[in-house]
Amino acid sequence: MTNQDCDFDAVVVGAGISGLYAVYKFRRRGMRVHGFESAEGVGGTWYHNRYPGARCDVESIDYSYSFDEELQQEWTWTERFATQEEILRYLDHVADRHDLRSAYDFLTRVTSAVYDEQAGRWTVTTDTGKTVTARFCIMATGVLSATNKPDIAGRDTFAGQTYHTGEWPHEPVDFVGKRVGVIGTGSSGIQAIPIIAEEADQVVVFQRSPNYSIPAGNRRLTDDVLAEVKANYAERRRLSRLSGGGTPNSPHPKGAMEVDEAERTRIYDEWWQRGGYLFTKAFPDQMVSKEANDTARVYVEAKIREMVTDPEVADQLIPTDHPIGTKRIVTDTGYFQTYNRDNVTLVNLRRSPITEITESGVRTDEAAYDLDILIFATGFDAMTGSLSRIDIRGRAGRELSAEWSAGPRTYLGLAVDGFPNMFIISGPGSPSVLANMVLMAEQHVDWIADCLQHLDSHDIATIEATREAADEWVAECNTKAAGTLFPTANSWYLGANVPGKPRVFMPYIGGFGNYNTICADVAAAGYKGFALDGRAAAPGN
Ligand code: N01
Repeated sequence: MTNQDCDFDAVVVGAGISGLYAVYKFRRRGMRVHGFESAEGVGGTWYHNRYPGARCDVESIDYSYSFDEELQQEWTWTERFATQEEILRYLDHVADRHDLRSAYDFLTRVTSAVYDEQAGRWTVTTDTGKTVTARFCIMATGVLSATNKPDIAGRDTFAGQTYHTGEWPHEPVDFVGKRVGVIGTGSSGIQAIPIIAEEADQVVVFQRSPNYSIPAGNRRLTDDVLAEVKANYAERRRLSRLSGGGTPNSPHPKGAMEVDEAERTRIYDEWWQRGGYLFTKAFPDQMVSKEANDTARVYVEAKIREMVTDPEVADQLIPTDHPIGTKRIVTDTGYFQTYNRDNVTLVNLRRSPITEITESGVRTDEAAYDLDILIFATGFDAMTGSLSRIDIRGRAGRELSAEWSAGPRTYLGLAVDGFPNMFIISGPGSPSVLANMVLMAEQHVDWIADCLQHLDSHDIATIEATREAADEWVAECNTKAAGTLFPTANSWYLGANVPGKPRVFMPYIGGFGNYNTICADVAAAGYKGFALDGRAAAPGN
């Protein structure tokens, strides 16, 4: 291989939704792009999270690319909330349609990315021994990719089958006649448990924290619905880009405390019917005012009690430790009703914690549970985990992990001071997981592509966030979060699920639409807050 073969305009790390689009977009700019992906295929999150019941909680018609109008018109989503299998089929189709696989080395994990100041290039090294250099390094590494497997005593001694929902095997897992234990009741556990319970002999759910979950209200999409969506896609996307969360849904014009109880209940009924996590968006003050949030909480608690036959079990399934919605609210199908089945047992770890995992199962301080299969639905080292597992070094050998030891620091979630020509897609400091991740990825990649165009047309070699801009953006993110109820929950948004991780509210919570405006203004002001070729951009550049 010649040097020319190993030197690119850009390296894209990851072949999920954002990486695929980055490859497409940069190639359209005439750039030489190389991609690395640790999995065997494209899809990122949707490649790995194949556990039973895995679905997206954003409607399929919104959780899809908007950049290719023909694709948007041709593709037919079958259900309101698509299964993992359907989303992966879609991403495979997009990759084939635009020949995106040819940019990638698959089964190749990036181990380090090091910036060479003299050469003005990134050297990207992988676990297969392949190394490339590139002017730009694009981290499309995903925010919910690095799995979190808690260090429970005896964890690796279990003699049965062990799985993590985020690293599910490709072959179907047979639960028939099996005693299955599930640790964790976040989105993954709550989606998987009802499906497993239909097949398994017994299911034991080890719940440390109960979670709020709203029925999805999933349904087949009829031809009429699809025709109407497709006829109005442009407007749907426009509204999504202006919205708080990247979908065309906006809350009631008045706050929950500004309407009377009958009106409030009517609105909650309506949003309950819409289904899933959208319920948190019924009223504009719901995630800001505890009083308003309490009205939503009381509404949902009553629903849970209606669904669960045994009031004692219902009590244990109702969260008491966080305002509703401050942890990602789960979108489920038949979750609470699953506890009415004879073959499902709820173990409340707050009352009787796990003491160890043994060869035969799980032991709490009250009982031992013999199992054939143990599933860790224990989530992810979210937002920073996939970056901290790569040795990333910027100017003067500065290590990203050291720079972020007190929590992630970015400018706009896109760039880090000291790391020239590196961009992160949907990372900490951007709306990221609080928005529709497909439109989020498109917005970031489009912004980066415009930025690269600006650099080329002004003969600028490097772009780098300034320290002041990053400091101000981190402060802005903290201020925005502090104005909401979100920081009051021990959520993965704050890194609270990983022992020792600094507690910083990682996504930008000021809304997707506002964020889009901020990014556009930064670009229009000549990339305000960035140093171009080492010089801070002057407004109007
Ligand atoms: O992970 P989680 P997830 N002992 O971190 C428990 C997206 N997603 O994979 O809350 C016992 O939410 C932990 O308990 P606690 C979505 O954004 C989306 O379910 O820390 N239990 C918790 O119950 C979601 O929010 C979709 O007390 C332990 C669970 O494990 C995000 O991914 C589907 C434990 C982890 O829940 C993550 O969801 C799936 C221990 N030592 C995922 N350690 C959809 O689109 C952890 N737990 C629908």
